[in-house]
Amino acid sequence: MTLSGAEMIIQAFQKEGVECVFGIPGGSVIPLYDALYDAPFRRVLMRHEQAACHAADGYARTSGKVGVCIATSGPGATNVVTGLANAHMDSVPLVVVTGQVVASAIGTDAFQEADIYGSSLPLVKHSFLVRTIQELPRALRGAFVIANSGRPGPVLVDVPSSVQKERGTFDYPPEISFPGYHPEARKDFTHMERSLALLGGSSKPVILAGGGCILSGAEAELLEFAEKCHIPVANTLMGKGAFPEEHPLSLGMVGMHGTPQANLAVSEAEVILALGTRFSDRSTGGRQTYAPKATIIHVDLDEAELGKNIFTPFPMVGDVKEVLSRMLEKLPPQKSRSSWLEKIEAWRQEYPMKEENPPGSLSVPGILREVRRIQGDEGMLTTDVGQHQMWAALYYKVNRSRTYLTSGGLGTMGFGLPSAMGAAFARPGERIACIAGDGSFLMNIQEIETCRRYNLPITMVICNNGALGMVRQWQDLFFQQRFSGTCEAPTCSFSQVAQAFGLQAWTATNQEELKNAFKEAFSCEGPSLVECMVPQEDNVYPMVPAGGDLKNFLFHPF
Ligand SMILES: Cc1ncc(C[n+]2csc(CCOP(=O)(O)OP(=O)(O)O)c2C)c(N)n1
Ligand SMILES: [Mg+2]
Repeated sequence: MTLSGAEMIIQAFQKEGVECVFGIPGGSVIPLYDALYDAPFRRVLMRHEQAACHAADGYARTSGKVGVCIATSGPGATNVVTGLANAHMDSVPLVVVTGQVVASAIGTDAFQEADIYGSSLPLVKHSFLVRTIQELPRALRGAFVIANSGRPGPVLVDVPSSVQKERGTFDYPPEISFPGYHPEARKDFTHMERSLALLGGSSKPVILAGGGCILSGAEAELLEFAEKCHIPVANTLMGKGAFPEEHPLSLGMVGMHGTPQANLAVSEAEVILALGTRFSDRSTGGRQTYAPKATIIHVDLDEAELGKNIFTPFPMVGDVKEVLSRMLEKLPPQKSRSSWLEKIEAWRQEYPMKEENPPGSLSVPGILREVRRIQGDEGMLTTDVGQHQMWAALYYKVNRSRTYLTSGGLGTMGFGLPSAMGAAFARPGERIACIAGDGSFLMNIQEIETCRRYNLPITMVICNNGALGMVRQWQDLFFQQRFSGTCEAPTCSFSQVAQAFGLQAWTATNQEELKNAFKEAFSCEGPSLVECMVPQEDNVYPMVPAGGDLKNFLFHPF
C-alpha cells in the first residue's frame, strides 16, 4: 500500500504520539492540511506562524514531549524563524514542518519561495530539506529523534508541496542513526570522586541549577542531594522550578536580576556544583569577576558547554539525573554548613523584597503576589519579556518544574500568550496565567482571537506601565534618562480590545479593584484579561549592570 507524502506526515505524527499541531495553512501545505482534515489529533489554527511556533514550544516545555508546528512556504516559513531561534536557545524539542514550493521550482524565485532550510540552519538543532518522497519517512523519524534526544532542540522539515502529493511506500524506521550524532555515547565521570570529596569538604558550597535539571527530569535527585548535603541551591532563569523555590535551601535566581542572597552566595562560594547550565552572561555578569573564590564543578550533557563560558577543572559529561544519582550513591561525610547557611539567612534579612501593592496603586510584584495567592501552589505562569518578566522571576516562587514558562535565551517579546496557549493544550483543565507587558502583549495580540475560539482557560494579566519598561530602565540608569522610543504609551485600552474579541476583561488601578477583577477573571470558564495600570518609573531591583560583578548589585531605594 502506498501513501501520499502528506499522509505519511500524519502517520508519522501518530506514531510519535502527537496530540496537537499548531499552524496556519497556505498554498504549499494544502495537501498536508487536506490530510489533517481526517487526522485523529487536534489541529489548532493560530493567527500568526510565530505564535504557532511559540505555542508548540509552550506545549513542549509543559509536557516534555515534542511540540509540532506547521507553516506554509515563504512568509509562513520566515514567520517561524523567531520561534525556532527561541526554542533553540532554550533547548526545547520542536518539529516544525514547512511547505516548500514544488521541488522542480526550487531555485526559480517561485511564488512564495524562501530558502527556509538555509535561513534556519544557524538557529536549529537540525534541518531537513526533503526533495523526494523516498527521503520523507527517514526525515520525519529523524526529526523527532533529533529533537528529543541528547540536548533537545528544534528541527525543521521543509517539504515541497509536490512531495506532499507524491505517493510512496511508508517505511517508518524505528531505529535511526545519523553520522556524527551519538548523544548517548559520550559520558565522562572521571572527575566524580574528586568532585564529591571537594564538595563534602567545603564549608561554603553552592549548587547552581540550570534548565538542564528540568530537561533531564532530575528534580527529585536534586532535592535529595541538596537536603542530604545541606547545600543551598541557586537557580538560573531556565532552572526556575528545578528546585522548590520556597524550600529553605533555595536562594532563588542568580544573575543580572538575581536575588541578593543568590548573587552573594555565588560570589563567596568555595565550590559551585553547576548542573545543566551554560553560564550565560545574564547569569554570570562579568566573567573575570565571576565566583572568584570558587572551584567550579560543571555537569552537562552537552560537552560543548563545558569550559565554553566559565573555566572548570572538574568537567563531567552526562545527564544531570544520572550524574546526581551516581553521586548520591557515593556521598562522603559532609562538613558542617551551619555558619554558611546562617550567613545566607543574614543576607536575606539585610535585603528584604517589597511584595505588597502600595496603598492606592499597584506594583508588578504586588500583582504577582495576588496571582500566586489566587492560584495557590498549583499555578502555572507564562511570562512575556521585560521588567515584568524579571519581577516574575524574582517574586513568583515556583515549586513545581514545567509550570513556569519564559523566553530565557532569546528574550522574545510576544512569547507569553502563545506559550500559555500551548500549555493549555498540554494541561487541559488547568487555568494558566500569562503575565505580559503592554509592549510585549502587542506583539502577538492577535492570538486573543485563537484563545476565544478554543475557549482556552487563560487569564492574561497585562502590566500596563505605558512603556517599553526594561529598555526605559536602562535609559534611566545608564543613558541619562534620555527616553528614546520607550515612553510612547500604547493608545489602546487592553481590556476594551479583549472585550472586542469576546473576552471578559477588567481594568484595575488599585489593590481592591485587582482583587475583585482576579476573583472573576480566574473563575471564568474561558479566557479572561485583567489590565493592571502600573507606574512607569518603577525599576526592577536588584540589578547588576551588564558585565558587572554579581556582588555589586543596585538595590531598590526605600
Ligand atoms: C522581539 C523583541 N523586540 C525587542 C526587544 C527588546 N526589549 C526587551 S524588553 C523590552 C520592553 C518590553 O516592554 P513591555 O512588554 O511593556 O514590558 P515592561 O518592560 O514594560 O514590563 C524591549 C523592547 C525584545 N526583547 N524582543
Ligand atoms: Mg511596559
